Amino acid sequence: MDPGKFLSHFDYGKVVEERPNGTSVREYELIAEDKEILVAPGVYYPAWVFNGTVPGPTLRCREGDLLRVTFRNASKHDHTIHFHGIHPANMDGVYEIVPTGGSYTYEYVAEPFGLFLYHCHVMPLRKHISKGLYGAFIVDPPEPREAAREMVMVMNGFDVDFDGENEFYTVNGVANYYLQPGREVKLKTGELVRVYLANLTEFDLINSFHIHANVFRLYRTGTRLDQYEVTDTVMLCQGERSVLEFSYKYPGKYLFHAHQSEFAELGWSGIFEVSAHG
Ligand SMILES: [Cu+2]
Repeated sequence: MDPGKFLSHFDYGKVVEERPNGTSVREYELIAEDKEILVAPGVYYPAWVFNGTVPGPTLRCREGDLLRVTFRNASKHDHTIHFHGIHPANMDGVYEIVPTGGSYTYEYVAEPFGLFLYHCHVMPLRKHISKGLYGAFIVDPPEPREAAREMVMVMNGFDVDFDGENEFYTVNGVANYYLQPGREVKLKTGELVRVYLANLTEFDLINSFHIHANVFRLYRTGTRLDQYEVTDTVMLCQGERSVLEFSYKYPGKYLFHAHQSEFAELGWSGIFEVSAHG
């Protein structure tokens, strides 16, 4: 897992057809596997992963695109992919359980635009989610949002001693990654930044994002283009998402972290390192 690359990597799938109405047919492949992953210095976790990482890849498309997501189950356990958003019942990834060695293709038109999720929906759900089978799913509006420096932040936790509580909290899979020298998130003053923020933390009801020395415009779930409020902290329930926009006025190093102090100290902290533009 390289949270540095993951931050701004969006999987647009393979465009196999451009349709007359301006939308595309996109094909994606997600493979579930059992894999040990590094979640904090020296700490490995026996995860269940989509395409090798926790979180899985950030899938991205535009409203109205026809998606064809082929899921292959190379894990020793049954799994599915449940997408959030509008789609037919048999594309909902609940009852069509995919056994070891099996596959299933989810095909539907992506709507509405906004920030969604995908995750396994096999019971017991909290086990299949806490083991790592989830990712963010961005459906762009027909008219793109304003150009910005875009990044995804998936908040999660890891129960490394299997006691039903998280010992580590992260954004994008590795505790305190963006806090380490050389791994800060580099920004420029005046640059518009857009964060796609999703909460996939299991066991704890809520998680949160707090920005230092700044405020952000909040677009809840990203399903509307008018801002909901201007704030410096947002709290998200399990599975909830928001789109955040901000820019830094002054150069310097600024913390961002969960505003639950416990989570911040157990790995959910990072630094925006802002340099003067021009
Ligand atoms: Cu599963």
